[in-house]
This record gives sequence, C-alpha cells and structure tokens, in this order.
Amino acid sequence: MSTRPLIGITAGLNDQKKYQVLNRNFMNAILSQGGLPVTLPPTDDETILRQYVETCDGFLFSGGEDVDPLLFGQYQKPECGSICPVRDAHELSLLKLLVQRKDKPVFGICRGLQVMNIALGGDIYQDLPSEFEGEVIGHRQKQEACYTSHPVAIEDNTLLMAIIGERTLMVNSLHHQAIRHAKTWRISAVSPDGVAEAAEWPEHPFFLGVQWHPEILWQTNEYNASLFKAFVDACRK
Ligand SMILES: [Mn+2]
Repeated sequence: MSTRPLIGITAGLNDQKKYQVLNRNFMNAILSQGGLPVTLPPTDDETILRQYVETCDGFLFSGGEDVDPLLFGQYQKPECGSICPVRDAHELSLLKLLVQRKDKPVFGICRGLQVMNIALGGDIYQDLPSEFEGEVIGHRQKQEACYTSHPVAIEDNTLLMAIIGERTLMVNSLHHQAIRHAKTWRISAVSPDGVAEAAEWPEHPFFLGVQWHPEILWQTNEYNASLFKAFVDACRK
C-alpha cells in the first residue's frame, strides 16, 4: 500500500470567526487524486508554521475572502470585499517559509493565487470592474459555478501547458480581484480581456496558482482533474 502524501490546506473562518470553514470540494478533489488532505489551523507562529512545512508534503492555498490591501501597499477602496486578518497573516507567514524551499509543492486557487502573488512581491486589483485598465469581461459569472463561462489562453513552455496539454481551456469565473503586477513568477494563462488567470514560478518544480475553480469542475472535466493529479503526484516525490 502506497502512502498518500499529506497535503495541508489553508481555510477561512466563518463570519463570527468562531469556526474554521473549508468547502469540501477542495478536500474531495485532493482525496480523489490520491492525496491525504488536512486543514491547517491558522497561526502566524513561526515555530508552528515550520512544523507544518516539515510535516506536510505539499500545500493547497484555497479560495476565500479578499486580501487586506495594506499587505500590498494600498488602502481599501470602497469596492474591496470582506477581509480576514487572521487568515491573511497565516497564509503570508506560511508562504514566507515556503518560498525559501523548492521541495514542497504549492498549489493556489483563486484567493490562493493572489496570496502567492503578494508573497512574491506582486500586487492585485482590489476590484476588476472599477480598476482594470481595459475593457473587462464578466469574471463573476451569472450561472452556477459548475458551468464554465470564459476561455483562458495557456502559454507555451509552462507547467500549466505540460499539465493541460491544450492552448485553450474553458473555465468558471467567480472573482472580482486578480493579479495586477507579478514579480518573480510568470503569468501562464490569461482570459480574452488580458486578465491573469494562472501564474507559476519557473525555478520551482511546482509552485502554481489558478484564478478559476478546478475544485468545482474536476468531477466533470478531465483537465481540471489533471491539475489536482499533477499536484498530488508532485507532493509524492
Ligand atoms: Mn476569470
């Protein structure tokens, strides 16, 4: 019996901040592809975070609230959504440790992609419709999340292309924030309006984030299942 790689998943807190909450889609996607998911209680204690890093084989940064704009050098705009300071501190402190090593695969989804970008020194749009420089398509789709609503164009010579194997992929879209400037890592997919939909760090074996929600699509779409499979496989090495 082969041992499943242990994958730490970051999670949010409920409105009263009394309960930790994580959509089961994230755990089920990891379970389905052979991983052993665990939810990480939020902390910014470095000693505890170092033990998380040593104990887990890989890390999934899940979707959730908006990131505090102070963390990328801006004040809140009126369009900014709700913020969870405990989660921001936890995830950025954990990423500060993870970017120093190349042996722990990191996969980010939606907010996860944005937090990874901020950890690497980049910034994000607080609100695409009011801030994006060009004409922006609707990134908060009106149909349920199990349907796709816009394509992404995948860049050649990227980890994402190696996993998906197609230049174009239809994705769902449930965000009003997105990467603005990416530092250190590269954008590996964009939507038709030019919004960054995925990014990865070429010097790292697996440090990848996507703006869409593969955890909602993996059961009906093989490409999105492949994303989780590639991540779990990377954690096994
Ligand atoms: Mn989108």
